[in-house]
Amino acid sequence: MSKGNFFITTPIYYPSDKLHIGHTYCTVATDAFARYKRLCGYNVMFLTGTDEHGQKIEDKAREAGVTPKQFVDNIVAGEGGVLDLWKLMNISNDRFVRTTDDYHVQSVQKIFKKMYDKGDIYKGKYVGKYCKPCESFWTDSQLKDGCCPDCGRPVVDAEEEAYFFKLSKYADRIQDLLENTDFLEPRSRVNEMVNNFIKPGLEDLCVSRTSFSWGIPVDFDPGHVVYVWVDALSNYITALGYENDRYNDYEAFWPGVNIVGKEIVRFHSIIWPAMLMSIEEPLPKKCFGHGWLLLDGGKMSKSKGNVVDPYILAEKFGVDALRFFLMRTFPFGSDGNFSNELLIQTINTDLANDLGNIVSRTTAMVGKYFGGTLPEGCATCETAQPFDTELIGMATALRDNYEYAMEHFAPHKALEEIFKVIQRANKYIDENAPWVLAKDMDANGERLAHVLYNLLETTRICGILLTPFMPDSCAKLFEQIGSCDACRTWDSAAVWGSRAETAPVTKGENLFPRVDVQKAIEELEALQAAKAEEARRASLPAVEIEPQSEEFVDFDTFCKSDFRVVKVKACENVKKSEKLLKFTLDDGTGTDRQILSGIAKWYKPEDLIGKTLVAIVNLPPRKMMGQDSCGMLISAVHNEYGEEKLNLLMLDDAIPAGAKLC
Ligand code: ME8
Repeated sequence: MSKGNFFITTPIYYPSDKLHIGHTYCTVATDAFARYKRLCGYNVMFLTGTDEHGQKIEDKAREAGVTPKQFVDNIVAGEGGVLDLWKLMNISNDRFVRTTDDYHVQSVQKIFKKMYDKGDIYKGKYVGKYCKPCESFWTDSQLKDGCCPDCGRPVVDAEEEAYFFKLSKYADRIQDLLENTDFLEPRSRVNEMVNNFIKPGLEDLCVSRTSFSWGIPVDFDPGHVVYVWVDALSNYITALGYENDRYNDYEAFWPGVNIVGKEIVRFHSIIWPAMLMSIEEPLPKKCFGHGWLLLDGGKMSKSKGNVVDPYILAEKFGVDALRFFLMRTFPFGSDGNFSNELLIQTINTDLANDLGNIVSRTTAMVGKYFGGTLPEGCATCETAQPFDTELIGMATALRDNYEYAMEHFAPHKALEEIFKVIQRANKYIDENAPWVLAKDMDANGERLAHVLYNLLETTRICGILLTPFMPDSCAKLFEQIGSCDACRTWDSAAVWGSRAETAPVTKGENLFPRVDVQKAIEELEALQAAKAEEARRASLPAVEIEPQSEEFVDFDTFCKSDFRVVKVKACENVKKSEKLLKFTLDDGTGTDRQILSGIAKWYKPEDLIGKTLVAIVNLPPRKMMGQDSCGMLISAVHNEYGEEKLNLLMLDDAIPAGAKLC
């Protein structure tokens, strides 16, 4: 029987660029909470989506030469796009909202009108500062050193006719919500909101724009589009069917839990509740602001370009290992430094050494000593040892500790609890030395079977609680340890001895292979460099050619240039120069000609010997690196993906040295 309905959401991400590991972090965490709640017996609605309007998208689409809708369609539904990424990462969302969906557009217009009719939205003039990459308006007092307080980049002056939402009207109620309920977590974010935004006086919020058109039109005032935050925040209810006919889940599922990154806590804990107060709807149950994944100490962000590609990591290490790493390593409410080394270390320590070890050793021993099936009666033992009691006690108490952590949005703590038990179980193997017991099966067979049963039971309980984090690997683990459907449930995770004594055990594939650190880092760096190069190239023209000269040169001047066919007799690098090659050329006169040419970046000297080239021979000689250069070799130049390319003009070898070009 269902324990009730539970609604949880991620932010809806901007499809201004491909998503990165930071977005993956939030979506995997929300997925783990959703799966956990389903495991507990709730009827879960898990919503994610994309926030597709706004000036940034409009600008990017223009740059790409496509319409804004084509631009977002490609990033959301195109190959390697948002939908593909969530499929790859095994995200179990029940719904995906796009703010360009018709039903959302209609609902937002109705929400805007409701707020207007209530007298909470009025027309005024916006004068302030605007940060384009963040799509945020700021007042002078909010700027940090004159720049955007979120991303640190310069802001521009902005002034236009706009609608405003009377946020100030709700300041007291919001302060009360923040200070006197557990709506906002972690609690450390409460002071930040109250001191930085509410106490200095909440300013009314600009909620419409006229300077761009890629947005939801304000239907009663053409020319205005709904400013992106009112559009975006509404998704949490429009996707349930609020003010639309597309869905009918609002009554059943709202209010829910909003999981967001710390930089948008302000919008979710002040503006969003105020909007709901204005339209007189229930406030969200919770806003949890998680920390950032940092790269070299700075926030990863699409607009800064310092991002880690989740595709590469999932391809290399497996989806579950990546999901596990993200949840295990970084305390959910705090920032954490991402590194490939840390990822590999976590895989090796927790998954290969600890969890992998207990699964592979236990299943191997059940196979070796009992042919894959433990005997009846193995769950009980007359000679129980203190370490049996300790292990069983820890494993039985695990579900409660885990539940407490998960209910407090601390997945890292939940995993820590599981790994305490796994580490205890590994120690239990050593304490019992099953391989020693196995030497005398007549005397110790019963005890050995009991030890192995205890290990299988411990693994089963851990497997159940790990399922929200690593769904596929845990399903395989259950197959290996002989865990039936009924003993993979939430209830059975608290009942020691749920596993049938004689359930078959099969040593299968190694679920978590060890990673060779050095090799993996090298391969990763090469993959990341190749992807970065691919992205760099995609943003540059394949071929660029210098425009033709508009200035005429008179014929007589042109005729004065003496171009001749030359043959390369010798060619070598010029000492102490990275650029220059020194050529000894047959120019048909019987005397060798020496030319220095700055083309070492494109040619190796040995590859040019014997080639038939073209040189201009009546340029005045000049010294280069202390050596004479008498003339110049002719080449074709162009740019390829932003890089200069050069090709020497090479002629048919049948043409004799000295032949004149005219
Ligand atoms: O803000 N570390 O979208 P967005 C951890 N459309 N999490 C990160 C991260 C990082 N380095 N980078 C991004 C928007 N995130 C709005 C939201 S909601 C009504 C509208 C995650 O594409 C984190 O959850 O910029 C953050 O809040 C979210 O992605 C921002 O995604």
